[in-house]
Amino acid sequence: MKINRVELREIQMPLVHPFETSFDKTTLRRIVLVRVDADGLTGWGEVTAGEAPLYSHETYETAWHVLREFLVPWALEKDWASPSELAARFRPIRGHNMAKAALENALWVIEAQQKGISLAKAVGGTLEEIPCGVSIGIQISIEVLLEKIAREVSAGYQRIKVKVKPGWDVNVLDRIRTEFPRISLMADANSAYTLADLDHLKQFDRFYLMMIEQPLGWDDIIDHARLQRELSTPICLDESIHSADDACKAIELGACKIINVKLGRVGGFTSARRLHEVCRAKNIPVWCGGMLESGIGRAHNVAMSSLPGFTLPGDVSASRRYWTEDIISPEVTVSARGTIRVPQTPGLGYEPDLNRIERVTTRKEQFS
Ligand code: OSB
Ligand code: MG
Repeated sequence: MKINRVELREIQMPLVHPFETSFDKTTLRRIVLVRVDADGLTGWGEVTAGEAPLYSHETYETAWHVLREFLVPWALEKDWASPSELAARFRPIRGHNMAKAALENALWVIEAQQKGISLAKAVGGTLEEIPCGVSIGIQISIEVLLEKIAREVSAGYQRIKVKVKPGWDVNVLDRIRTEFPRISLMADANSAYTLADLDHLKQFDRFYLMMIEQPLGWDDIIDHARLQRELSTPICLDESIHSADDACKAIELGACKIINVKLGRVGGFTSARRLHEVCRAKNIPVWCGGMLESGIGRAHNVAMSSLPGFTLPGDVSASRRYWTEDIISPEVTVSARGTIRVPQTPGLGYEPDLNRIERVTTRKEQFS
């Protein structure tokens, strides 16, 4: 694969509804897209970093810098035998996984086109339809949250994740369970607690949640292992896991029973596939997390979710929950059974809408 040209673009799109977590409230997404042209074909990738360094150290701006000064020039150096060879070239750079993933993942799309197979198949996917859940942010009142849950349940979504933080947790889960005793429910704390909250967190066990996601420190596995010994609710790690190695250590310590895999956080398809293999070998279920992606990142998530170890519903949901108009055609849609059909056509499986992308672009730069 000889890369002739790379284009970086920043796009800005307002979310249909603001998304509030324990660490931030997002209304406008600023997203860096990477377009790669190689061997007469085009592939797109998306940087899934946030606007501020609150979920991780990366932002769209740090990604722009690292791509522009390092990753893009390195990618233009030579002919790559595979996307994984490019991923290996990126390894000396410590961190910046979301920047790396955007460029590597674009190459997987090109490789899939060259082989005449779908992106899902190119990365090793087998499922033709993936189960979907939704992630619902913190709301202005419990009543508003209950209405939103009712809407998503009747739309068919297979599990509901709610964001929690101190002051918006046990009281909220208690009301949800009263109204919806039988739904598959989970909570994501995004590191809002510490071990000092142990007695408080033990109360979560009353709500027979599928899992509690990242209750403790964003870089911790030791305290999570201690907490897991005290909880019957399975712990799922998100922020703490950046590689297959991290997953091995967390599993060995007993820090989690489930792992949320995000392509950006782990640094691209090569790393995600390795992580998936490790978890499969150790019988740890994984599912695909979300980062409020545009259609490009969403399409990559659909492909990854088709790997056989992704047995739990992910946070990959319909485009219309985020955008008035997505940047791909068709948009990602979800069936009444709460599933997404995995595209079987060669490449990404969705067509990037170049006119729409141009309209929302706020800066661009090309390299060749
Ligand atoms: O912790 O999973 C998370 C969004 C931004 C940053 C972190 C997280 C999330 C979500 C939303 O939960 C998932 C989505 O709907 O894309
Ligand atoms: Mg999370």
